[in-house]
Amino acid sequence: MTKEEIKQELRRRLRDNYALELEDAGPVELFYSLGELVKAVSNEKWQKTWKNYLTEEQKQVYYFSIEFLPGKLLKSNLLNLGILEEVRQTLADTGIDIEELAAVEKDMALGNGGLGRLASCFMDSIASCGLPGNGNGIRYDYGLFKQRFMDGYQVELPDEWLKRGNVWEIRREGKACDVHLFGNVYMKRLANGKLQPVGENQTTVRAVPYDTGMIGYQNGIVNTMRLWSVEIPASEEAKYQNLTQRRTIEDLTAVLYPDDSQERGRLVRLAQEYFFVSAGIQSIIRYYKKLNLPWHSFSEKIAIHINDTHPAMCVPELMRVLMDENGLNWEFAWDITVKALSYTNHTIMAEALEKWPIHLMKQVVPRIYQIIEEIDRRYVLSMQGIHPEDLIQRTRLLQNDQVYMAHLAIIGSHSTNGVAKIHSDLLKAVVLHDFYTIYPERFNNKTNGITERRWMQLANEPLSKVMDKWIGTSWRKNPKNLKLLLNFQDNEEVLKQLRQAKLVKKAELADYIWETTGIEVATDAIFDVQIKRLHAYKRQLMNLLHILRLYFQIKDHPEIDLTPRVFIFGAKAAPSYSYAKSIIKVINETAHMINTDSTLQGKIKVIFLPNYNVSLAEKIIPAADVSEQISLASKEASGTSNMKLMLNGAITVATLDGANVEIKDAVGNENIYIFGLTEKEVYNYYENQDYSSQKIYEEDKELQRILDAFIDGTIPNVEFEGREIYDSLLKFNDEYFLLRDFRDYVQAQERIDLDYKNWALWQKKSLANIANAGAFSADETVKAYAEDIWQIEPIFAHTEK
Ligand code: 26V
Repeated sequence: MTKEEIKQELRRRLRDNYALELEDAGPVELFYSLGELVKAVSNEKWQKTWKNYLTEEQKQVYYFSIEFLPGKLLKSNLLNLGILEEVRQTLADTGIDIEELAAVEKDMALGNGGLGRLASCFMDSIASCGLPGNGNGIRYDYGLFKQRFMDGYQVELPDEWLKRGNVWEIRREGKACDVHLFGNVYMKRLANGKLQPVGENQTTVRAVPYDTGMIGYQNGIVNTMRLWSVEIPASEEAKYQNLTQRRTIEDLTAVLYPDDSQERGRLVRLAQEYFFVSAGIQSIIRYYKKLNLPWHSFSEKIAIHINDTHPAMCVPELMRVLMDENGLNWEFAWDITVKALSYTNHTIMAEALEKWPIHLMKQVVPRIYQIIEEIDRRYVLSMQGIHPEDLIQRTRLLQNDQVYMAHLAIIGSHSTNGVAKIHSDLLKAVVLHDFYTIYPERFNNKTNGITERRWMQLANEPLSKVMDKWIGTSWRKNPKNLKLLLNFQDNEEVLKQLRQAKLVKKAELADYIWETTGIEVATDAIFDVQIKRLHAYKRQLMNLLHILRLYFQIKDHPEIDLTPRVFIFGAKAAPSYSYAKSIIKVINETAHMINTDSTLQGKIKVIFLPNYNVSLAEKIIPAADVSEQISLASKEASGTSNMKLMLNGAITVATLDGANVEIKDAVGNENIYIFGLTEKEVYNYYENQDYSSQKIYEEDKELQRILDAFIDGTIPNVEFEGREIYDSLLKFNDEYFLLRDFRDYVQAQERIDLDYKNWALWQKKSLANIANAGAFSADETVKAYAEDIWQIEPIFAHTEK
């Protein structure tokens, strides 16, 4: 599209929809008109893409995820359509800043953190690699809660993202289907002697899909992300005459559960899981029937991916549809199911592994529970005589009156993968070791990845321009070419320009910090960033212990030569996770204490930015100098902010956990600050049970002073929270070994302080990080899934530009 055409189209839409001239339109009208224009451009490609998949009978993958976290889509869509610059220019010609109208869009925040954001990076990469893939999830009316701080406490507010409507989605009523919940199921014998399940007293709800185009990067491909919303079916209207009754149905897709342990046992969450699984499977079956192929070809045309265990009911639901609705026998249906399905595990945290009480399953999804019982029965039977009885009992689906969802996903699929090398190895060796002995061939690793289109091209234009200038633009299409930057490691001009690009983004973030918190930060300070969900195992608290150490150092020696540092946090705590909320409170109180103490001469500042989300990440990441990846070794499955920060030239201070291990291998020891216990040492402590935080405390005077600060009034207003944290570290023996890793962490931080003083040395490390980040492109990750697990191939696509 030319600039003139863009302008004309925009004018027409503003007139038709708002009775406005371009010159008189505000950011809101401009955003919605531009959004519609973008949708019109991409719809043409979308239609061609799906028609093409259909006529070519391309094998497609369906990525089932209870969370998707795309953030804002306007600029990403413009970039991928190849018209971002034209649109920016056109608007600029009329005196409009594209950033101003892009800010109107609400973040689509239908996810909690890493898992949902990964699903969205994958959607971008699948389309950009020309792979036939679809997302399947839930269209929550309210996404993840909005976070505010009041007196340093986290307060949660509803996320009303749909208030002004969503330009990107298309409601497809014609593709709606019914989902049955609750009631009873009994088996009726038919005339031919076969048993047929019959439901009674069931609740039938309507699942209505809203489709969003997932636009590939300048390749003409547009895939589909389908999100389901619940409605009362027309035939059932009479049953729901009062509002309260209607609410119980409508509540089904009302809110995203913020991940915490409380959701277990929540009936609505279980109903959500079945709702999007059933609707998704039905829509796949409808598509497959259009192809007019025999059932035994199913897995040659369809791959279904289970993103964590939340969609694990894909196993019994596909069985149900094949048997109950299409007359296949158990063995045939089972063969199809296992071949079509695959599963990714995203955590080794025992508390996070999903289990559902049997009584709840019987109540909410009675037919699914029957099938689960039968899978369990047949599994046990098939393993007897092959494997020892205790192993069979440990791996079966039903134990302790619960359904183990990971067991269901592993037994009912042909592939189980972890999300980083160390994580996949731990699954095999420890967490899922029993299953590994039974199905060794099913286990594999797929290290996570990120889309550098959003996390570099869009989020960091100054850096992108430096890249273009020195290594050309090929990295934009092929992120692996970032490697070319290594040729300029000793080129002072390049190092200077990289530094300048970082400075621009730091200044922008400093402005944002000033606007939102009223605190001034210096851009020549180290911007030290920890951004992720707040969780004890991620050890934000250890970061705080280090900050307190610096605080006391400056207090004792005001003349000390420290490189000024701004510690930046972004983190939401699950509303019911009170320990995590206490940590937020204590960080906020410490921040206030430090930021208002002029005797510190601004040497350190602590900024906790509220409401961390995708858009805020896009502001923080390009401005970061130091990336905090300090989880207790073995606990963080992969992490993905580590990759985004590295891509933007931040240098990582890290434990050997998750993808940090692979980042270290990619950049080399000299370009990362590794510290702390290894995963083996952590497991040794578990085995020998000889860890004593008390002992470390007693032998370390400085640590005593730091910990005492939580309870002796040094940190103000934390009487309750300070004590809770103090006790967790001493009385309850420091579950995540903060005290054990503290000294080593401090040393790593001292090296950072020193190295940063030598800007050329630092910038060289930074360059090595940028150059090696291509290894963590989600494009590479999804290509590996496509080849090893899904067996799907890229469609021939003409390159547009
Ligand atoms: C959830 C919970 C909830 C209950 C309390 C403990 C706990 C611990 C962890 C989780 C996370 C569950 C799944 C998840 O989001 N995993 C994340 O997936 C990312 C993408 O693969 C990965 O980068 C993160 O390391 C991993 O934590």
